Amino acid sequence: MRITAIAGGVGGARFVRGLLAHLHSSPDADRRSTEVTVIGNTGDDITLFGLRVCPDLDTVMYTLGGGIDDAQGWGREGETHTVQGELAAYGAQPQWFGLGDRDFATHIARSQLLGLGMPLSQVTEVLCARWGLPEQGVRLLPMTDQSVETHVVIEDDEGRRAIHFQEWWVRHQAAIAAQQIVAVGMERAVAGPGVLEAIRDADVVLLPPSNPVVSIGIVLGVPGVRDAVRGTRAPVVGVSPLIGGRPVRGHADACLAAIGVDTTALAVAGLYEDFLDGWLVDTADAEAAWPARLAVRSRPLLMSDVDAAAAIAGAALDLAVELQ
Ligand code: GDP
Ligand code: FO1
Ligand code: CA
Repeated sequence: MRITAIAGGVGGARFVRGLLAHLHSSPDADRRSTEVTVIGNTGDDITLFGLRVCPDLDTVMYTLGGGIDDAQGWGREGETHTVQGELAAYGAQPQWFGLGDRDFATHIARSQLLGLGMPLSQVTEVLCARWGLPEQGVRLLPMTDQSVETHVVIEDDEGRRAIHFQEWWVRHQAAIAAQQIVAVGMERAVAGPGVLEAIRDADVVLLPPSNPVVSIGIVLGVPGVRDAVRGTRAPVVGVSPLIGGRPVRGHADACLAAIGVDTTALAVAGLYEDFLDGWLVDTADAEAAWPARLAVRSRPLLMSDVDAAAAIAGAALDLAVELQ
């Protein structure tokens, strides 16, 4: 079986880790030999200190590779911050984005390979080999090899301007209203190698509980991706990132407000209405005026640990198989 998932950072990574745990514990040989392709969001990427940082790709890679800081959800476990302290001593900016020493090594290795002319997709393959993703039957494909950066239009005392998504999210904690969310470079972007094929040729397409605007929404904006999801013969099943009408973590509500969409499981499903076949919502969000053509199931959706995430991923997969 071939499963393709479209993922952002923490929500996507924890869901895919649960999916792998579910598959590997399955008595069904077909499930155990499943290939999982993760199409990763690169709109969060940013160049800092001359280094290319890909937060969502790294969060997936570290989470599946066992190197994640599990409590925080992103960055490396056992991290130290010597380099950042030294950079601060030089007055190097920015200091609002926390980069640990172990994490720095990833960005240095990535930037070195990119500097040699290797596309991001190949660089990601090299980095993921170290973390054993191929041995787990997982490919992590950046949505595109071109630079696409999510920027946020805000207005404050300094006037109306666009800032990088990370500056809005991390530095300002999304506390300044976003007037617009723009994917800079998207019009020139081409889907990364294997991305459209992975969607078209999948047996199942899953949307983990990732941010619908700045994670999944950005990947769907890559030319050809949304059409591929619409056109695939595979059932498309999503998992709601909301519990009781609120994001579990982060500021998805501020992102949804920026595009004029309510923070409800129903409204998020509406963002996917042109292709979504099945929708898994939390028990707290089960009551809504669901469209008749959408297969909605409810269960607890908190990924409190790997077992809980595995049960959620198993429920999403079961729904997809039911819809095949
Ligand atoms: P990010 O790039 O690190 O922000 O991660 P994603 O875009 O992949 O996922 C962010 C979304 O995951 C947020 O909107 C959260 O509400 C959602 N999320 C995080 N943990 C959970 C969970 O345990 N259950 C569900 N249903 N959603 C979650
Ligand atoms: N998130 C934060 O809230 N503060 C940080 O300082 C921060 C640093 C960071 C470094 C590497 C990395 O891969 C991720 C990092 N994140 C940080 C998380 C991340 O940028 C955001 O949570 C997501 O991209 C938002 O979607
Ligand atoms: Ca992200």
